[in-house]
Amino acid sequence: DIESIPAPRALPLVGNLHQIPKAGLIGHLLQVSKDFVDPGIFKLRFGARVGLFVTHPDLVAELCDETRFRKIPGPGLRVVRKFAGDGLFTAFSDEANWGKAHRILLPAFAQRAMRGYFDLILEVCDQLIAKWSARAGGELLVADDFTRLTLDSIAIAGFGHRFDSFAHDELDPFLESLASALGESLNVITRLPIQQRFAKRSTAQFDADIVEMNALVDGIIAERRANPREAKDLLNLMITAVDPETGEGLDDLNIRYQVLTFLIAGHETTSGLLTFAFMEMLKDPAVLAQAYAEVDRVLPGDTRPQYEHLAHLKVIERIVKETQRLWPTAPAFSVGPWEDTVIGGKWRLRKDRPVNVYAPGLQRHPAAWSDPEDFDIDRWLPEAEAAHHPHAYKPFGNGARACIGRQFALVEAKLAIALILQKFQVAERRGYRLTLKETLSIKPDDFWVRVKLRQPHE
Ligand code: MNH
Repeated sequence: DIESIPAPRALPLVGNLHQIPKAGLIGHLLQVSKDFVDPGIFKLRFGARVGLFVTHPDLVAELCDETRFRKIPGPGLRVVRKFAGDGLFTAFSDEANWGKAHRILLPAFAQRAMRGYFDLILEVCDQLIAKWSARAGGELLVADDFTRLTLDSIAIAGFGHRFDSFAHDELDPFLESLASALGESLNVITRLPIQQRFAKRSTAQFDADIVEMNALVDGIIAERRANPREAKDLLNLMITAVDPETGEGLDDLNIRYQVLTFLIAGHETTSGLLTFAFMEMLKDPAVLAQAYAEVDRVLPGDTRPQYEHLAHLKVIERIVKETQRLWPTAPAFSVGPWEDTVIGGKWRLRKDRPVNVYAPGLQRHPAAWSDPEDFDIDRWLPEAEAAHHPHAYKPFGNGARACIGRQFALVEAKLAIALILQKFQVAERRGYRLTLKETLSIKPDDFWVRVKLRQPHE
């Protein structure tokens, strides 16, 4: 049972908290999960609270059986609920609004819908290209421009809202509030109750950040209600569509939660993915060369990308998949059993108690991956992929609660990578040493890239 689940040595009162660097839980877990590859389950004591983490693919296979387990938001997401409420991401699986919103919004994420978003995303990519062209010869903090790209894309495609982030040197103030609120949600996990009581300033800041974010969201919704449009975008669906099962629409508070949820979930993780992808490509000249060769074959010269081209970007697709294996930017999700149960034949889990699937540990687990630390895009050649352990790769979560925006993210990531490689010669600034920036999601901190315009004959 839970007592027998292994754990790093803990102290009285603080448990393992003293071992966890500030804003460094996800990176710390990468270390701890190596110490416990066998059995691939461990616990950490956050003061009095115990967190359970699973990385062994066979155990994860059990946790992904939806007849036995379902998503239960853990302590971090419960703090995020203060601003995202029962929006799709943070809802408990049995909340009525989850099913309603899921059924109403699913058509907006079908493959067919992606064609409709393509031109909007391409237009935002053009703005990134224009900015980089103007800075060619220089160095760029790529994570910030990928954030501009992904935030502007989801806002324009989902809600017809233009952030115009590339027109500004500073990131939108919304992002500052968001980063601060997400950071606080993560900090709450690693604070003792007594510290939490004294964290008055953080708590006040948290409340102010929420007010700021709500103001933006309410503005977007009010603007659409004042100027109705024909668009079949997320916002129109939320305002007008009714759930086929209950015949009900979404209420105003829930629409606010959903818009905020999509603004958050729709950009953070994809911008992290793009940053990690460039980090890995620039470390590996052979992979980079394959990617350039593919772009020059599929999109020679100044060929304008079209939706149909994406299916031919096989190397870039493998780069994206392998990047998500080593660096899943939404690094954990939590599930809980419907009833008391046992996994692995001996680990007893209590009804409704959340257990974390820690994706970086799972996706580097030696029981499923050979040379797990190596960035090797050939793992994703079709024959190799077909032979993978069926539950060793979960960058988009699992089952009914898996990422609804995965196609959107993949379209955007592939398009952005292809366009950048079509236009620029990219190089690392100098030997970059990765440090993770953690805000519930992860990205490489302070990663700079040198860009030069490619010559037409290159
Ligand atoms: Mn996304 C759920 C990862 C891009 C909107 N997303 C999830 C989950 C993971 C995830 C993991 C499941 C979390 C859990 O079980 O607790 N998402 C990603 C990654 C990327 C991503 C790694 C990019 C790369 N996500 C996007 C985009 C959008 C989006 C883009 C919107 C356009 N994601 C969501 C929503 C959910 C979700 C909404 C919640 C779905 C649900 O529970 O119904």
